[in-house]
Amino acid sequence: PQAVRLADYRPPEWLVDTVDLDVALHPTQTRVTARLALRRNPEGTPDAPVILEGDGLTLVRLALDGAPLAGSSFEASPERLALRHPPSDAFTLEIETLVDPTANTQLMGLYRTSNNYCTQCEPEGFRRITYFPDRPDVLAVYTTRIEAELDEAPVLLGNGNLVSSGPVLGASRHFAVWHDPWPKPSYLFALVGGKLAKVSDSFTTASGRQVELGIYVEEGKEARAGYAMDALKRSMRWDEEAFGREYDLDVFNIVAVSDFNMGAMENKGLNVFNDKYVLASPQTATDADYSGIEGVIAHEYFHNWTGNRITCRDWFQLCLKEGLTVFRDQEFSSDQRSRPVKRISDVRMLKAAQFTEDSGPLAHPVRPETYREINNFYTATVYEKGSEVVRMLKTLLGEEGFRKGMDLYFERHDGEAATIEDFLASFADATGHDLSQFALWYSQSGTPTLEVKGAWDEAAGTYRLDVKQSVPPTPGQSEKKPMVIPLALGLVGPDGADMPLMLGNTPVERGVVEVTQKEQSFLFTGLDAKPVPSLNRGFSAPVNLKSDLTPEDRVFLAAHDGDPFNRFDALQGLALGLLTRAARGGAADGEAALIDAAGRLLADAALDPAFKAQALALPGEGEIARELGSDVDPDAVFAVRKALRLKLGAALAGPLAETYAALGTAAPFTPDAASAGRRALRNLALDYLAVSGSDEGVARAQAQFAAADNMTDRMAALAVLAQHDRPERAAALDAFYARFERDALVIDKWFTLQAQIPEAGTLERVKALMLHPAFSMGNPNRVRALVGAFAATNPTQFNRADGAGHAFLADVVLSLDAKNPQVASRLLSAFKTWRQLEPGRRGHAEAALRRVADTPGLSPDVADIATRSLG
Ligand code: B3K
Ligand code: ZN
Repeated sequence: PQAVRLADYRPPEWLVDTVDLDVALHPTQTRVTARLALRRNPEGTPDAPVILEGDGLTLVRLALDGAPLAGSSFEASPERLALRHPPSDAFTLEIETLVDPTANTQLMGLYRTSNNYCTQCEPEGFRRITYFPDRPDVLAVYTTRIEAELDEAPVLLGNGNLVSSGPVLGASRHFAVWHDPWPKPSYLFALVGGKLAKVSDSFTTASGRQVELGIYVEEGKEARAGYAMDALKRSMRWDEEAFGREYDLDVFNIVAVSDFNMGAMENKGLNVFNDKYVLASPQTATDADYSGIEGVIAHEYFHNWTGNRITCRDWFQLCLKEGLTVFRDQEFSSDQRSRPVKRISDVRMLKAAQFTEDSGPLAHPVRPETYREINNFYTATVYEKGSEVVRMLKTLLGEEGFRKGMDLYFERHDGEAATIEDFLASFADATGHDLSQFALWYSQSGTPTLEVKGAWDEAAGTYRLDVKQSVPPTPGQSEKKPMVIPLALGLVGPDGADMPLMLGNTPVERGVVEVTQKEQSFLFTGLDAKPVPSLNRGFSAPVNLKSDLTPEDRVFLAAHDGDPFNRFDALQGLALGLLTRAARGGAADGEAALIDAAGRLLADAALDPAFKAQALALPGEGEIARELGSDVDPDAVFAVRKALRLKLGAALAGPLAETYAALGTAAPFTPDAASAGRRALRNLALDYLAVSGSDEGVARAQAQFAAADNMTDRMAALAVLAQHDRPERAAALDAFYARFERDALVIDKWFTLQAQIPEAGTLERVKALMLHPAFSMGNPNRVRALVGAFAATNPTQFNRADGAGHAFLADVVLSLDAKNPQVASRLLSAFKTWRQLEPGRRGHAEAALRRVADTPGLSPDVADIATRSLG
């Protein structure tokens, strides 16, 4: 397909004021009648034809202002409906199409899942239901009448409020009419029909509006929706308190489905969710699942204001809703849980997914300027870096300035389709800040590097920081301009307390200096001793920080930094330094210091267990590989990391065993953050104590596996057992399967764990599991759990030296592409780091990518990823 360019944006020629849909559900022949009230856009071209998008549609009938249209007055194909000579002004177009939801394996548009009907329209799925100007800047008021067999689909749901429902006379059918008063783009349309159980609750908004809440799940799963409902009510309250945003309809419904391409979808008043992000019970969900549910429920709910009430002008502006909404859900979780621990886990994710993306062939700006397939831009860069940009804005403007800017944004653009320029202008106008240089965060791709050197002047009592920034070249962008980098910092004195932070005679506001030039110096004054700088506190800017901190400085910061993030980061930096030196074949010096620092952290009774668990987990193989940058041998990376884990496990065996014993509890499972943190630390201890594969370590894991009363502890024990090629592993895997075989979401964990085993037999195991009755290529969760986990989280086996892992992924992508291109292209993006591999593996990766790229008949999704990966 042709590349679409931001620079080519033109307003729509025709607007749609209202959409009246009549959908008669049928497994293979669903009849859709759409009545569109069309009107010329006063800002459009005079005499412009009406051109509506379609995707695989069959047109049955067309009428203009009630009169059937003759074949000569329009052109229809599955991809488009054009009226070359439409009336000069407003008119109504009635379009009847037939769609086959059963044949829809792409899961885009109207499809079936577990015999229910549901839709997914973002970004371009509405055109698979009816012909429409399917772009986010066409906002219309929708009324949807849904009709179905009563036995087949007793539940009928649409956007907005229920207007009427009842039997259809003289038949076994019934109907429901839903009306959504808020104008919205077509991508927010949704309907659901099926046999579903409802969990009900209600919420009273700050201004007293009563909202009926419903979560619809498969019958029998009602008890597992309680946590999601609780998270929803907390999200609704939080948005009122933190952003002054109230819900705006009489009902809010969530439907959990088992076949879904991504996590969830924020359709107005009718969110559709991957059931993985709704269903939880202590026996089936881990702490990570609980926090994932809380975060995704919040995220989709927050879209009601950031995405729905204010939407995007075009898909280039995707980060306008996604980056901002991720920021909002991260803030929500920080307020509900531990802020430092949330920040640490978000940054870990950012580095693993986004920094990696930003340093490879798929790098793109937070707001891309061109795309061939928009589905490939729901990326870590748009989401996670997009959130970091909003966070930086808040850091620069302060709490109050940020809130003023957000308020102005809502005030100005409610009901509109907006741009990043609109967003930034709201902050600039509300606070008087010039954000023109800051805007580069949206247009320049690549992770900036910030080099920082310190100089202490004993006589003057000053400390100078010399800062140099650079942004590496990325696809399509060879030259970069300096960015605005909010650098939060502190100067830590010998006693471990922060010293005054003064530039000349001025205290540094909120502890943040603004780096805006290529090279810049900051002279801090009034110091009575040499400080250790604590830089980029709270990870205030998403940059690669290269400082001249010595290992001793890091040990000091790990023990004393007043910023918990940097306490964590000091230890990580120490570990990363020695791991990369060792992976390059150098001496792993500094181990003693690391072990010492880790031991002290573990012993510090004042620290939150969740924080300790994060700080004591070594940087992942992916992070080590990224730090190495080129000629990576994943086996060597694995080996040095394992060696360090062994040393830590052995050196700290005593305190780890005490920690394990002390954190054991007979209290029943609760998913709160404090309890989860204790489990996280205890399970980290379990893992370190078993790294060596000692009988004692394995027996401890086996005992925990057998006795666990919750999935977190059971799964953690199984993960430990899975690392060791001993008979206990097979026994535990079989027992786990037998216990949970009827629970697909739990069996996904069983698939994933096996796909992650860092042993030579894993590829064969994965291939065999693809033939297992519980596996299905048609279900995205299964494919991601097995093949996705293998490619994305098992670096040694995916990147096998003989190329078999790469060839396998290419085969799966090619066989899946015809069925579900979005899931296929997502899998293929596991090759995003192929260029950093050593030459042999790099050759295999390139060959696999070429084989995919050269296959005729690829979907645009897979073709785009293959081409850009090779580019
Ligand atoms: N907006 C949806 C993502 C749609 C992805 C389409 N390929 C979920 C979310 O970000 O909230
Ligand atoms: Zn979103």
